[in-house]
Order: sequence, then structure tokens, then C-alpha cells
Amino acid sequence: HKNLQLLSSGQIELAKMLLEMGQSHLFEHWADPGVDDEEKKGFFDQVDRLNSSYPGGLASYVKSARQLLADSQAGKNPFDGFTPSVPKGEVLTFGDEDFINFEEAGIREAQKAAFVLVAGGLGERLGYNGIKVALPAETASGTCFLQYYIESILALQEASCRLVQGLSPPNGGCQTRIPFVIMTSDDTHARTVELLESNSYFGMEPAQVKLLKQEKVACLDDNDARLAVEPRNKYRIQTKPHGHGDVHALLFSSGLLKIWHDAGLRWVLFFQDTNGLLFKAIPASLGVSSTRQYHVNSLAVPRRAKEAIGGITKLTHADGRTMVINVEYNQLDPLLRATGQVDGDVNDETGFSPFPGNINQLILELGPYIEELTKTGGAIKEFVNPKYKDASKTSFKSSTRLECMMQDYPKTLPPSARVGFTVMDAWLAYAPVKNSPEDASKVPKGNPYHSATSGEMAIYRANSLILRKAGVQVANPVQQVFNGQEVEVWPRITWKPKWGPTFAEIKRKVCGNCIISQSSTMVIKGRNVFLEDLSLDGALLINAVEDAEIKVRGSVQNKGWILENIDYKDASVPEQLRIRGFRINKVEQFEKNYSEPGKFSLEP
Ligand code: UGB
Repeated sequence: HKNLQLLSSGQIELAKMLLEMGQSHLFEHWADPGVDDEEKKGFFDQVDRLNSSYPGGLASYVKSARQLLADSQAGKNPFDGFTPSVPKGEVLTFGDEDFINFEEAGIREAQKAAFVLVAGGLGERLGYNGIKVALPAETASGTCFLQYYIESILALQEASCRLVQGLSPPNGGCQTRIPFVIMTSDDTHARTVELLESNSYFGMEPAQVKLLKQEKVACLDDNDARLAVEPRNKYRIQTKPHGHGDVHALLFSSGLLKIWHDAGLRWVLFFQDTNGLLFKAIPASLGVSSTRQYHVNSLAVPRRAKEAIGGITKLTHADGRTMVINVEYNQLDPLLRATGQVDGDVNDETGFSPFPGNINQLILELGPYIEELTKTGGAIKEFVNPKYKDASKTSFKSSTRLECMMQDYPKTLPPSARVGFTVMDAWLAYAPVKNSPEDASKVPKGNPYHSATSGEMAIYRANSLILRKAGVQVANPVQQVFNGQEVEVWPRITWKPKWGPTFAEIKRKVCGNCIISQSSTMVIKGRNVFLEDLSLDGALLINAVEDAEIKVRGSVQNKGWILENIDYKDASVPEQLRIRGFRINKVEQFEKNYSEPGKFSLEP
């Protein structure tokens, strides 16, 4: 009360709201007027932000928190009344006729798509200090995740233009610009902007890229949802991330969905920060969305039981309602046990869990999406996960907060919504970089490491297998151990997304009798590079401008590039290399640069 005179009418309203919500403790330690007045102003600025960035405001946040905390304390099962079963979806096999047809359908639709990357998380599990999208997806070409994503979207844009409008970019007059949104947070925003600006947006037009920053939410100290005071500043409320589910409310409030709809777009594709394989799966899954008319399509891969990815599950309620939804990895096992499946989450005779693994890549049809968000404002069903001090569940070890996940979007949809999923081979579609070397080396044998080491090796493996399928003789891998993880080491093959946006396009680029040995490296940075009767045993690098056409044939043999072990504890090595456990020693290579348009023949 002593400080009332300092406050504007807006601030008095906020203060009243806090008091009515039982948050008087927030003011208990305030100094008299004249002391810390700037900090007090800062407090109300923060409350204002927390209030306006949450659908329904802080009052609604506290109300939901009390309910969820009470449910958690009572041990209420969020799936009460539901029985899980294995849902039906589209299962694709890379390279077969269906796959190729779905890819073509997807490329047709790509010009009506917008992409949304959720990149607000810091990735504490990985133990890396930078933003994850700045990490190299692989170190043979040194392409970071953000560059890979942007170049992949540009490749789709170009392929779609070519297929639908018969235009041949880059100078063919293609007007399509696929929008790209990145959700950031205070933890990642400035560094994401810096990465984009210092790299000229990796070739995308800056106006094509929009950043939406998510706000954190208030932390809660107890079951009454008393807001937690920041330990280092008594004039601030402690905050933590609310989860990737924020992306829906942010997109809705930004007005972008309406702009896209008015511009004739039809699809919104959501994806996560570190999956260097993802875009190999995008054309076919977008094709599935349009062919099957899915309002919601989740990408999935076969999942090992207890693997730390959610399971796509059909839930049937006692009252007849059903939904197809992701059940997080820590909930699937107890849910199965509680509904009569005594062994819980176990592999079946195929060696995999019968529940497909959610890789959190969602394709939503824009029209029904806007309709739904108009009702909900983008609010997603939340959950709370307090760490209690003891079994009485009356106090927490540390403050908690409400969280939400983007894949919970279908939870509010009516039963008429068409919710499906698409299962792809894991080698093709999913290789995230989430776990630190220490944690990865403890992953049970047979389960994927999800580390920087496995993420990079998965790219080489996928490219090798794709080329094999296209008719190239690619040698078998060898097993090697890096940072305590045994991985398959295939030839280090990488290419620019524009070289091969689809399998059909890759097949067009290779012909004759091509052979690549296991110790080889091939880095193709160019669009129109054709491999004909190439025999590679060493390192081959081709850098070419977009409209140079190069036919490569004959034999390349040199000492090549060698993988050298490094220890993740060796602080003299840059962190981005240390976390993968190896670096490339570039002993010898055959490198050719083409900076002018034209047709060339390369016969080393
Ligand atoms: N993210 C945000 O943008 N904001 C946030 O507040 C938090 C995260 P994690 P998680 O693919 O294996 C998900 O931490 O949440 C971004 C699925 O829920 O990498 O543990 C963050 O930057 C799970 O079902 O993953 O698990 C990143 O891009 C499973 O599919 C993304 O959200 C799992 O991913 C995911 O954050 C998986």
C-alpha cells in the first residue's frame, strides 16, 4: 500500500488482479517508496508481459495451475477412462512406387505450404552451450541445421514451381516464396537472428523468414499456485519455458495464418531443431496429407519400447470417443499397464514397439487449423510435472510451471477431424541431436543414441542407402566407436538439398556403373551435377553455381579424408566437434569449382 502512489492506473489493475489471485506474498518484501523504484516498475512490466502473452491472462494461468496441481497431488490419471490401442496409418517404404507417387503429390503441394520451426529450447540434455540450429548437421560439408532447413525449403519451392508451373528456376520467373517461421525464446532469439543475418539468411529472402518469440511462464512454488519469486531479484517472478505447444497461440495471434489462408496456402508443417534427415521425408508425407485429406498428419518412425520418443496411440474412451494422439514416453508404459497390458511398453515380434514413434513433425491443413484456433485461441491442453519432496505431495523440491506440447493440438478437435500419421523408415526420417556424449553412451544397446555422433553418421548412412537404391554400388559400413558409442560409418556422402529434393530427382542424377568405397567422401555443392560411371575411392568435392551443368565420370582415387577420434573431455577442441567424438582430417582430395554457367564434362 505504501507504494500505491508510484503506480499508474494500469499497474494498480495488475496489482489488484494479483491480490485477488492470492499472490500478496509477491509484495511482502518491497522496500518503501524511494528505494528500488525502478525495479518495482520492472516488476509490473514483467507482470504485464506474463499477463498479455498467455491466452486468458495470468488469472487464467493460476486457475489452471491450481486445478492441474490438485489433480497431480490426487494422482489423477490424465487418461482416465481411455483404453490405448495401435492406430492405423500410412506406412511407407522408401523408393517403391507408392513412395515415388506420394513424393510427386507432395512436391505439387509444396508451393501451398508454410514451414514452422520450433527452436525455443536450449537443449539442456545435449549439454551444448550454443543454439542447436547453429550446430553442423554433418562436418563433411559443415552445413548447420538452420542452413540445411532453409536450403531444403528453397529446394522444395523450386521443385514445386518446376513441376506445377513448368518453370525452370533460378531465372525462370518462379514467384512462389514458401513462408518460413522460426519460434524462438529469450534463450535463443538473439543468437538465431545473428546466425541468419551473418549468413545472408542462407540464401532465403529475408522477408520470407519471420521470427516469433515465445515468452516464458511464471513458476509455481506450491499446490496453491503461489507464483515463485526470482531467487536473485525479489522484484521479479521466476519464469521457465512453457514448451513447444506455444507455437499455436503465437501463430494465431501473429495474424500469419490468415495472411497465408488469403494467399491460397493449404498446409502448415511444423518441425524441431535438430533432425538432419527430416526433409528426405517431407515430400512423401505432404503427399500423404493431400492424398488422404488428413487435417492432421504426424510423422512417425518405428519405435523401440521405452525409447525416449512419444508413441502415436489410439485412445478409446468408455463413452465411445476416440482420438489418435501422441502419448509421451514416460506415460505410455504406465497407461498400458493400467489398462490390462501387464508387460507395459514392450517390443513385439518385429523387435519394435507396436506404437509408432512420434518424431514431432506435424502437417496441418490450414483451413481446419484456423477454424479450430478461432475457437481455442491456440491454447493447448497443459500439464504439470512437479518434483515433490516426499510422498505427501505437499511441497516441491524446486518450483514448477505449466507446460504444453505442440503435438497435443488434436486433443481439442471434434471426432469428425481427420487425424492420421505416416510411418517412415527411421534411417530415412529421424536422427535428432539431443543427448550429451555421457548420456548417449549409457543408452541401452540397440536403442538409438540421438547424439551429435549418431546424428551425423545417420546422414551419411541415409545418403549411402539412397544412392544404393538409385543404383550406385556403395560399400558396406564399418563399425567404429566415438565418445563411447558404437556406430556404423558409411562413406561420408552429402549433397545440397537442390541436388536431390526427391528420390526421382536423385535417380535422374546418377547413371551407368558408379562405385563408392567405404573410406570415401563425396560433397556435392551444386544443383546439376550428374554422376556417370564414377568410381570413387578418396575424397571428391564439387562446388558449382546453380546453372552450371556438370557430368562427372571416370575414376577418382586419393588419400581422402580420415576420421580421427577426439575425446569429448578434451577442452582444447571446439565444443561442436567434441560432442561428436571425431574430426575430419582432410589429407587429400579432388576438388573442382565451377563459377560460371555452362555445360561441363569432368573426367578426372
Ligand atoms: N522447444 C521450444 O521451441 N520451446 C520450448 O519451450 C521447448 C522446446 P526437445 P522433447 O523428437 O524425440 C519432443 O526438448 O520436448 C523446441 C516430443 O515432445 O528436443 O523432450 C526445441 O527447441 C516427443 O514426443 O524434445 O520431446 C525443439 O526444437 C518426441 O517426439 C523441440 O521443441 C521428441 O521431441 C523439441 O524439444 C523427439
